[in-house]
Amino acid sequence: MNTDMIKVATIAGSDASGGAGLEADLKTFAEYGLYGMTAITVIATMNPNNNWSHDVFPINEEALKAQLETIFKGIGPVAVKTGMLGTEYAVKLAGEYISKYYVENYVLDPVMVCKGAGEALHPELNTAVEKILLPLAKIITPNLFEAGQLAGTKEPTTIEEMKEVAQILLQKGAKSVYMKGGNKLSEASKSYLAKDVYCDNTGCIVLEEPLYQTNWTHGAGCTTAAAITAGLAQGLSTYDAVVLAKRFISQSLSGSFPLNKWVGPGNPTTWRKDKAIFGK
Ligand code: PXL
Repeated sequence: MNTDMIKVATIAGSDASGGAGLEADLKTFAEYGLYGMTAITVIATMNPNNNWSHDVFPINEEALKAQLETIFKGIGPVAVKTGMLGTEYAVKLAGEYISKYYVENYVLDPVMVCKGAGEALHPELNTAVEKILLPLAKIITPNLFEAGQLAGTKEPTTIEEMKEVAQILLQKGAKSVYMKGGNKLSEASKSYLAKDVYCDNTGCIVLEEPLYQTNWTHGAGCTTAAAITAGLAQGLSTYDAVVLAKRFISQSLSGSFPLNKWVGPGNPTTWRKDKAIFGK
């Protein structure tokens, strides 16, 4: 009997296309050798008859609560990630369970947009996320748009602006911030590097990996936050978990592929080759 299996959970949306959301989280947890559990907050679907436009169907409060009881009371994860929450009751319930069960390794991915969807999905939820979830998190992992929304600033466009916005998020009570510039920063394409910024109360560090010229990056944000959650569950420091997650997502994007003309995910299994070479 293996009693050493590390158990982790994601409170997130299901992405019917399989590349983002809890599907990305579970694949990532498995690559790290962990056991993943899920509380589904919403089901996201994409319409092939209407240019892959997104629809979001919330899971009702009772069903969400029952899933959280299963996971937290019934089993007990050592690390938890939240992704797309979709409703105010999901934000409140997530906060309730993370506090009640003293989850220290909590990663807040403040999902506000899906790739391809130009506008925030639920702007009214941002205040609840900031008030209830941000103070509980060991790390928050916004993209540039989400960082600007949470900080109440314009969207950062340079590394310097990313650091400034991260400082505001630290002042708002975040313990650490991993802001993903990735392929969105204009200086990324010039330098051929996907650049992110990690900040905590000791300062900021820029993380870089090669920039892959691909549109198929669906689920990259979810995968990154899930990889950080997995690293924390394995006992890594927040910074070490971030460094390993950056390597993991870079490997995943190096193997990305299209699902159809609209969307394509990374391939989280790609890093097995890397592990085989470096014996990590
Ligand atoms: O990538 C953001 C995201 C998160 N969660 C779910 C999604 C998406 C984007 O499609 O569907 C469930």
